[in-house]
Amino acid sequence: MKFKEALLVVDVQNDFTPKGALAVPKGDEIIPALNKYIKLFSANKLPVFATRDWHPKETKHFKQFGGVWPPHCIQNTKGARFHPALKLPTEAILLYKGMDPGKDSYSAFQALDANGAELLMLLNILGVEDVYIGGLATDYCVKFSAIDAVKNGIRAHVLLDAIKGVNMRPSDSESALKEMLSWGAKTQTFDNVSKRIKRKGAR
Ligand code: VGL
Ligand code: ZN
Repeated sequence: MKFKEALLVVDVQNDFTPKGALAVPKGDEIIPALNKYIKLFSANKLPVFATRDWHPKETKHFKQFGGVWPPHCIQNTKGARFHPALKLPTEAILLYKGMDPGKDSYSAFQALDANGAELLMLLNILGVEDVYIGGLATDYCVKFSAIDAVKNGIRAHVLLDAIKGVNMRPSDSESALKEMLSWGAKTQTFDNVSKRIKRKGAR
């Protein structure tokens, strides 16, 4: 069986939501929309991937070791858990990224599943040609994931109603979106995605 479309839920973790160590402003407000997408994809038997930022205690990614970020999403801590409002199906494919203490690794294409398989390999095995990306943060993981998808020959659809940015500079999310579009990513909202998927039906 081939699944031409897949959903990619990026880093909806406690530390990226309000009160978290690296809170994305209003990061939790996209969760109801993400849950709707998750339901849509699951109901149509389409794969759902979910990444987690998953850092060791010491990594160059953190300010104290030369990076730019406060410590966040440290492996096996509460901050690294999925936000409790996110409703992932049991069959969701979980991916981890940011384990290498020497690198930043923002893209989901640098993430690995529990067996060490890369996202691109999993998408190729499943026959995925279109990936729908939502989650956190627009200006980092969402951006790099969408660009990497396109670079690897997979169409990227950025879910405008299910992303939020860190916005270190206020315009960062806007610039990130422009950059994704310039690479050839498309933007989508729920009604459109729902129509596309229902039109094609489950395969
Ligand atoms: C991310 C900042 C720091 C992300 C990860 O996944 O968007 N952003 N670490
Ligand atoms: Zn991180």
